[in-house]
Amino acid sequence: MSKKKPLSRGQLRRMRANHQKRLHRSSQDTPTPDIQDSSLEPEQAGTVISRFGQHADVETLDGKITRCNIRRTITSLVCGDDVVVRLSKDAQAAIAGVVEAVHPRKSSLSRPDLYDGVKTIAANIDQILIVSSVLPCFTTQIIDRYLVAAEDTEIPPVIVLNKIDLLDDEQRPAIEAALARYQAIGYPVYRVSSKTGEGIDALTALLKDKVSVFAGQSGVGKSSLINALMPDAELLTGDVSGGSGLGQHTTTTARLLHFASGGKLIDSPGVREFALWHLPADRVSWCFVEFRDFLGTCKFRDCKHGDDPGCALQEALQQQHITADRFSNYHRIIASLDEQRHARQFRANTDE
Ligand SMILES: Nc1nc2c(ncn2[C@@H]2O[C@H](COP(=O)(O)OP(=O)(O)OP(=O)(O)O)[C@@H](O)[C@H]2O)c(=O)[nH]1
Ligand SMILES: [Mg+2]
Ligand SMILES: [Zn+2]
Repeated sequence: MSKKKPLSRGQLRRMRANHQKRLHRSSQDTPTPDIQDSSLEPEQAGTVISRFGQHADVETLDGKITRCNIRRTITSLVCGDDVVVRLSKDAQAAIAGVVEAVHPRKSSLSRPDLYDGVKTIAANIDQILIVSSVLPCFTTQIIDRYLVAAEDTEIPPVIVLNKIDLLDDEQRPAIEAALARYQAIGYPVYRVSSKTGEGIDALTALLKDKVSVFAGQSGVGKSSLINALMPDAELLTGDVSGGSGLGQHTTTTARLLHFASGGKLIDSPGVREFALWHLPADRVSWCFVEFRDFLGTCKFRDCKHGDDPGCALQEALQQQHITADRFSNYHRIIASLDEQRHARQFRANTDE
C-alpha cells in the first residue's frame, strides 16, 4: 500500500487560502434565501441529531425530525446541541425549519483538525463508555489512554469489559485485579457480553436518561453492544463479510440515536478515536485522577516524576497511593506524546 506523502506547509497554506475564498464566494453568490418570519411557526425546543454543512437535522419534543437551515449568526452547531427552532408552517416549503439559537453546552467532544486546530464534533454528552475486551487483547495501556482523553473533556468515563463469555480461568485473575484497581480510584466498571446478554440489563440502566458515547479500540465490540441495546440501529459489526457487496458502511458525521429503553447515544467515528497529542504533559498528569492530590508538591517545579529527587508521585507510589501499572502507563503516554511532537516538528521543518 502506498503511503500518502504529508502535505507541505506551502500546500497547506494554499489549501487554506482556497478554502477561505470558496467560503467567501459561496456566502456572496448563494446567500441563504431570506426566510420570511411570517412563514414560520413560533419558537420551540429541539436537539441537533446530525449536522450536514449548511443544514442540521433537528428533533423537536414531539419526536419529529426536520432538516433545518441555520441562521448565519450561529458560529458553531454540532450533534447534541440544544437549540431553539422555528418550523415552517407549510410542510411543503423549500425551507422546512430554521435553527434560531443554540443553548450553551454542558460539555463537548473535540478532535484535532487540519484547518481549525481543534474541531468540536459533539455536545452535551453525559458519559463516555470506554469499551475493552479480552479479544483482541486486554490492555490497561489503552484503557488509560482513553481515560486520559475522557478526563480531559471532563465528561465522566465508565469502563465496560465486553466479551466476558470468552474470559477463561487463566486470564481472569489478572483482568479482575486490573478492574479492581480502576474501581479503587473511583471508576465504575461493567462486565458484559453482547453475545450472551450477560450484564446487558445493568448497562441498559446505566444508559437510561443520559447521552452516552462508546469509545474503544476496533474489534472490542462497540457496534455489537449498541446493536444489542438498540436493535433498530443496524450498525455494522466486524463479522459482516467484506465481499458481500454491501460496501463499507462508514459514518462520517456524528449522529444522535435513541435507546429503546431510554437514553441517547451519539455515534461518530471521530468520537471513537480520541487523540492525545494536543495535551501538554501537566494536563496528562492531571488526567490521572489519583495523581491530583500530589501534583504541585514535588521538590522541583519542573519535576518529570522520573527519578527526580523529592518527587511526590514517586513517594505516593512507594506508599501505594498510586499503582505501578498506572504510573508506568503515565510515563508511556508522556513518552509517546514527546515522540509524536518531535515527528511533527521534524516534518514541518523539512517541508519548508
Ligand atoms: N464472543 C464474543 N464476541 C463478541 C462479543 N461482542 C462482539 N463480539 C465479536 O467481536 C467482533 C468485533 O465486534 P464489533 O462490534 O464489530 O467491534 P467494534 O468495536 O464495533 O469495532 P470497530 O467498528 O472496528 O471499531 C465481531 O466479530 C463480534 O461478533 C461478545 O460479547 N462475545
Ligand atoms: Mg463498530
Ligand atoms: Zn514529581
